[in-house]
Amino acid sequence: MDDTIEKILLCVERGKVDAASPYPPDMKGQDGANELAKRALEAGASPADLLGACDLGMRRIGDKFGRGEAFVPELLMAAKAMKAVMVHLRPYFKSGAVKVKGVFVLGTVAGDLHDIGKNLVGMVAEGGGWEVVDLGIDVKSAKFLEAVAAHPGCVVGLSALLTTTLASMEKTIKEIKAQFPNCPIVVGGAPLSAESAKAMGADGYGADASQAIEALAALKSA
Ligand code: B1M
Repeated sequence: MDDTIEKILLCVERGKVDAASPYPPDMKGQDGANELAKRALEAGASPADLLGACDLGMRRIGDKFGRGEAFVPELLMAAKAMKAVMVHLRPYFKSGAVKVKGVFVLGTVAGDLHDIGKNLVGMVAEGGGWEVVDLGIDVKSAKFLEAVAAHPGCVVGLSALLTTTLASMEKTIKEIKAQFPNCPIVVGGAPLSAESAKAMGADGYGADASQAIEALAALKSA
């Protein structure tokens, strides 16, 4: 792995946002995710490599958290560092193309505050020609229903990162389908699989952002 990409991975894992950030103390004064991402892209690094590094950094801090070796504030700093990288990646995903493919109403389901994966899916969808209506995090079914009513013909995207919020994902799917039986729904997030997505009534599933966009395209043309 290229040296700068490896440093970005470390910044995400350790939660080093930028050069001005005093956290973590042993990296004080060093460049952070912000400066390194900017420099790497200017030097011609591939956005996919940066994303891969972020993903691995997140997985490492998540695994530490799972083993009781890291705590919520460290997860928050890692998320902040990854968001600093995403600011630089955004222009690569957002093309200036007219949004013609349709409206994609996207949100993280009720009770769930994780938004990095959802934001990534939104960015890639925008780059792929979709108009994204991002409802944010902790989105109750009622808010999804309002958005579907306001955007006839839209596709809905639901994200969940916690096993405990899969129940609210299922509830949201049921409520949308009850009022809008023809509204296609794509779901994704770490605790899901294609099988569990189908079992809860979703029409499409994406293991990652690019699969989510493939699922969107398939549903739109179905
Ligand atoms: Co949380 N957290 N977290 N967390 N957190 C996890 C998910 C966890 C696996 C960590 C662990 O224990 N190893 C664990 C969940 C365990 C479980 O339920 N199975 C966990 C926990 C337990 C918690 C808390 C309960 C901790 C606590 O308070 N005790 C708490 C819950 C808060 C809540 O939501 N109510 C909590 C809080 C947080 C922070 C707020 C501190 C922070 C989130 C900040 C933010 O998002 N702004 C955080 C973080 C950062 C993580 C980890 C470390 C990283 C998540 C992430 O951003 N990954 C995570 C561990 C891990 O995933 N390794 C963890 C990077 C991102 C690009 O990937 O989100 O998976 P991901 O998205 C992917 C795919 O899943 C997919 O595409 C994306 C791109 O490839 N995808 C979709 C996602 N949505 C999609 C939608 C689609 C299609 C594809 O279609 C619509």
